[in-house]
Amino acid sequence: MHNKKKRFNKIIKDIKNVKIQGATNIAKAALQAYSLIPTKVSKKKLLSLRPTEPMLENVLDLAEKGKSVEEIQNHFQQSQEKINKQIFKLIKKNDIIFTHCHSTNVVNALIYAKKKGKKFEVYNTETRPLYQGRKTAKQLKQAKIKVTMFVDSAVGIVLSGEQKNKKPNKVFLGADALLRKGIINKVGSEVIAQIAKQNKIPVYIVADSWKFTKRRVPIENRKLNEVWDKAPKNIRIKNPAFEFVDKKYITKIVSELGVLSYRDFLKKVS
Ligand code: RUB
Repeated sequence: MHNKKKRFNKIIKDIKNVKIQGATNIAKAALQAYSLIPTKVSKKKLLSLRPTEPMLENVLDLAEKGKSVEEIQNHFQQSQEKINKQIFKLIKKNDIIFTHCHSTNVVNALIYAKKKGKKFEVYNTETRPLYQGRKTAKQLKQAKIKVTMFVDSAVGIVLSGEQKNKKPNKVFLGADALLRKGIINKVGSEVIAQIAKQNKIPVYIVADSWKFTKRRVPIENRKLNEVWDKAPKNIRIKNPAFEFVDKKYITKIVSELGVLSYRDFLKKVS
């Protein structure tokens, strides 16, 4: 029991400190923690860690109702495989794909496409304040995908092609929550989607359908010292970690259910 508690607490700490990040990784880790100590108290504790993650809640609900860890893990794997195949078909030769933050669903699909011989490159943003964009860049580079990184505030320049760089022709964003009116993803996502739309670049949300919820999802505000450690007193700092992206900016949702318009996706999940 002592050992289980220790492992449970370690997962809690890693989720809390964003060492474990991204909706999929969080849900998987929380499932592992819950299977160590499957009680109402531990479920409540796990849910309190990341308020903007409905997949975490959906997975723990299923586990509580008796779905096995193996069945849930199979879902993740099969979803990712289906997403990979859709993304492979979507990517055209010499595409420049723009992405933000770090999404397991997006990164895995890009790596699959590369392995299957697709020729494309990726532009990404560093994603202040925790620089998850570096994780994306490292993983893509390791898979031998050409990747170019920009600071977040360069997004206007990048998506309008006002640089020596060519203009991206697709935006792939992950999602934390899929809602009736749009999605929630890393802060900065709606600005990206708006600028992409202005520049006629299609925006694809790449996400497991288990991220869907009919409930209201709050936006997590993270620690202020992530933005400015030991900031001078009397400077107010805010650190919203996520942002709502209205469905009007979304071209298609790519999930295990197919490549669907927002309307058709909603018909399938609700
Ligand atoms: C991660 C983030 C990701 C989604 C989707 O934010 O916004 O795009 O979670 O991820 P953070 P995935 O790093 O703050 O958790 O595709 O991995 O489920």
